[in-house]
Amino acid sequence: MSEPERQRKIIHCDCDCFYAAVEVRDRPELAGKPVAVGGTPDGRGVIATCNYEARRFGVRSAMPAGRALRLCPDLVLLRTDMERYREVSHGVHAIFRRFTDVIEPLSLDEAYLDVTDATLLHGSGTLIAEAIRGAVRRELGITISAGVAPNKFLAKIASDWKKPDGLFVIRPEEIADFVLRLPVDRIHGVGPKTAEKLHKLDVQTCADLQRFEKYQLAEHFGVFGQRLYELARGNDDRDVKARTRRKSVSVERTFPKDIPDLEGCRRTLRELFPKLEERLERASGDEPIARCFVKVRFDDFTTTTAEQPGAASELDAFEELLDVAWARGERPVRLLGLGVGYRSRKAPAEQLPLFGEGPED
Ligand code: DCP
Ligand code: MG
Repeated sequence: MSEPERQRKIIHCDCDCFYAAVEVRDRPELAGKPVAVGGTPDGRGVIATCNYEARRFGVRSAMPAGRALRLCPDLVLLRTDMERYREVSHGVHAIFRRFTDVIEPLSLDEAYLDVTDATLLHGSGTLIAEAIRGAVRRELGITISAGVAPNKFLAKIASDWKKPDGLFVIRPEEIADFVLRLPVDRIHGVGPKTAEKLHKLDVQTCADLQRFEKYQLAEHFGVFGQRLYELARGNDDRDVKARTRRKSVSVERTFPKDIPDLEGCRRTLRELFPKLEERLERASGDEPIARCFVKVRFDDFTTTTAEQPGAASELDAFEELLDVAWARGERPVRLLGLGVGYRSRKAPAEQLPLFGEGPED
């Protein structure tokens, strides 16, 4: 049996003034003051974001810092600290994953979640959104706004509707009414130019937009016109595209000339190690490392991987693994790799020599 128009439940979550919220959380003396992140105290550079106190003065993201300081002379201007924002972001995304695997991250502070098949909290989109908001506040000390709706387009608009620290739910039976009063400027993809064009056609709200036939909108706006036709009615069938989670992080190098001995391999390993550390830094770091491995391909193209479950990702551990891998061939080496895995494997090659070691790729 086909599934006609299955009703979906989509949540869009977006932290409030994210970078600024993290800064104010960590410096309680700033609470209640206008705070912006980005630029320099001498007024150069641009603002990345600012808290809602600063927004009252007209300060905005992407504004030159000098202009922001003229609008709001008492503005506290802070340097960005990406490492800290990334750490909080990992925490936020880890909270999302408690409720569903169907998550499409959009940025450090924002994601779509499809909770249609979620079982926690009776699968209620509203209760799940409230639970996420509560957990983010309690555990991470910042606020996150959420929108719940049957599709991505409406969920994103809904999360913005009651910002900051807001929740807004659009139920299926409310869509038709909701879009009537929705200003076209709020439609994602309608920038200042398209908005101006729409206003010239005397279109302010989606109700106005609904007066046009699809072919008319296509004439004015091309392909986007057809999408406008659907959005004006609250239709959007785009899926939440879950990214598969990273299972491992590694670096490897194939050499133009084979490395003849173990000592040479050790030197190369020590060169590659900082690169692995760099990648680990960038990878989602909220999952514990379950294993470390070193991969060696000899000049006869046999490949072997030595791994150690539960090891810390330290240079010593990799050097020991290299010794193990090298001893399996004791021949010149054409490729060397090292990495970590986030989930332990049930049958690591180390423990089941039965499987043998052949060329792999
Ligand atoms: N950001 C940036 N430059 C921009 C816009 C945003 O560096 N032009 C950064 C800072 C923000 C973060 O990205 O904190 C998230 O962007 P959002 O658009 O979600 O903005 P905020 O979270 O700051 O505010 P809001 O409460 O409107 O979501
Ligand atoms: Mg945000």
